[in-house]
Amino acid sequence: MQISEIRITPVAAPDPPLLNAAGLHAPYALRIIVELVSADGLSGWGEIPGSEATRAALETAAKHLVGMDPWQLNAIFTTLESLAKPDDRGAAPWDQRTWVHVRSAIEVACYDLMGKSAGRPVVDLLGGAARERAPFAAYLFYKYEGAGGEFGFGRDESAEGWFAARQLAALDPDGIVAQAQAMVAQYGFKSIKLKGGAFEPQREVDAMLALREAFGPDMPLRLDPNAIWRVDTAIATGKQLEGVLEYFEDPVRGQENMAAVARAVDIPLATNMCTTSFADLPGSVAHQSEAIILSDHHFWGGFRASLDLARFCDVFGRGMSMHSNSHLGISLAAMTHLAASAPNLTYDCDSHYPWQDGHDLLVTPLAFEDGAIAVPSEPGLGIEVDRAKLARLHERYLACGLTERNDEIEMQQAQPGWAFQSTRW
Ligand code: GKR
Ligand code: MG
Repeated sequence: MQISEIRITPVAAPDPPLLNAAGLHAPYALRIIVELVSADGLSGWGEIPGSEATRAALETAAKHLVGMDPWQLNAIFTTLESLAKPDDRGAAPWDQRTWVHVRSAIEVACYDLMGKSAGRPVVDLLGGAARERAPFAAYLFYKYEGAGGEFGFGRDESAEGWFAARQLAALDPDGIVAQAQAMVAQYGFKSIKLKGGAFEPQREVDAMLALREAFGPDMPLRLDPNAIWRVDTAIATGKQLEGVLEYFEDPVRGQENMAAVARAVDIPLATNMCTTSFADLPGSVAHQSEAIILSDHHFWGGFRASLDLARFCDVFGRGMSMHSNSHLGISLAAMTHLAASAPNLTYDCDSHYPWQDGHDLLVTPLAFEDGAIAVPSEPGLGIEVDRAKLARLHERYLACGLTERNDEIEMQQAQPGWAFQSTRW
């Protein structure tokens, strides 16, 4: 099998004004769609977070990968490693590395091609399904009123239920509970995560206590302030949430600070910020910085790397969950295959998809049932991309003027003078 062409398409999907420690989501979330076309006419798809730097790196990589065999991943990775430049994840909640994302986009698209040529779903190429359905968690955000950029493909945003509720502001515990109720009613999620770090800590603790009151003790709850708290703040806050949280995600910055909080608070800590690459694993072992590591095939370097991480978690007694950023259906399909193939990924996965639902580029978007997605059984990722929708999302990318994610600039439009602080409270 041979890769004969690589098509790289930046797209912009409508995204509501969601708040986080770094500021405010822009009206569009940027993604890059990668299509590997094989000489025998098959297409393999990948999706990663969008930025001009990542698009340029993909263009560079593409020149070297045309002509290679998608089954020869070791050769493909060696080629990518020879091109990669040193990268840094940065201080923001999301991972800003370039080359690890390039590797992921290419690897996922290769798996889609391999699955299509073998007539088997990707999950089978990853060792087979450890579970038939991948469960996801409700992912709540403090937000301003509004639904983000121009609406999607036929979803009636004035309708009742979640698609009306997701336009509402949620700035206090009541707003967060109402958002949770609408999201859980629509998708059937069985656990809930709140994106914190947006307001002073007590307001976020109060929201978690209100969620506990509204949903009862059988609904696992998570809070993620994206490392913006000091150690003393995280300990004081965590003490109020003992017995309430399933896990406490990145309350503070860095492995040593995480370890200090872990020693003082009786809640498992989780991370997608202090242990995010294989180079971080020795530090994780030395410091015991977290109990749970969030996998993410986009920034751990693809499916195989994520399964290597799963093995690490198994050996070193870490739980494994899954991280997300704003995304479309190609990523959701990849997340579902990965979640199904890692036996020790026992926590419900994160997904921003409810915020993008209705704007997707798939012919038939994957559907949540009782909070879970059935692992596609068709060959490859088991999805079909709608090329007209892809073209329209690309037009939006060209029209919207955004070339990278910068939540601080967006926030400054709502609150002039606002500045990101890596530790705020
Ligand atoms: O979408 O604003 C967001 C989140 O803050 C995201 O960027 C984070 O990477 O969801 C992520 C997390 O768990 O930290
Ligand atoms: Mg997180």
